[in-house]
Amino acid sequence: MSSSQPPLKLFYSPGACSFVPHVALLEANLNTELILTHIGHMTPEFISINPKRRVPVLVINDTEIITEMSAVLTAISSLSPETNLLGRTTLETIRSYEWLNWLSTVVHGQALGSIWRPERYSNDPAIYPAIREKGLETIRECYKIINEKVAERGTGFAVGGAFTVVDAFLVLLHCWAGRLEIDMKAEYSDYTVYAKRLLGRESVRRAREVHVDV
Ligand SMILES: N[C@@H](CCC(=O)N[C@@H](CS)C(=O)NCC(=O)O)C(=O)O
Repeated sequence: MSSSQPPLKLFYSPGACSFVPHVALLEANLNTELILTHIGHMTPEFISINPKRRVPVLVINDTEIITEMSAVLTAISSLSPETNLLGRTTLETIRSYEWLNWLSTVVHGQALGSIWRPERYSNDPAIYPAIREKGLETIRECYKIINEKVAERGTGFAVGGAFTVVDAFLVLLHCWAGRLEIDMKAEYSDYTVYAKRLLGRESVRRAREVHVDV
């Protein structure tokens, strides 16, 4: 643990994407207070901290409130530059952001949002099944791309030859497939081998103990 680190709080929810910064904090060995927040039962205190009503939220020094996955992960990475959580070179950092933007917006927001939160896309419940169906089609396309990229890289990591926060996000997305009844092993075997290996990593194991539904 860094003795000079500022006080940190991570608002998290079991099974949620806050798993990703939690893994990053563990990788960086940053001492963090974890604050449980229940999706669907967010407290007025939490909503005042993040009116967008989403986890993750990272609070630094009790003053800086950081929301949005890429920003939260950048903050964690900058608190532990020696851990290289966004890559070792400028190009690797660029690749990390290329991944993070796509994972946050298309894969998480659009594809999974359509499946699990169709009400975000229409006020008409009659078309929710169609929105979900399209989301499932999109997530399969995304898993195919991830599978190909992971196979092409062949290092066991998404960026360069070492662990980055992108790996934490990709492990989460592989775990979430269990809720979609997609046979990941049969359909996306390279992604599955990659994810299973990362599941044995200490930070991932420890974060899963807290984010129990991941
Ligand atoms: N754009 C946000 C999205 C975060 C997000 O969707 N978080 C989910 C958990 S995985 C959430 O808090 N959902 C609350 C809800 O849907 O009510 C980010 O990238 O951080």
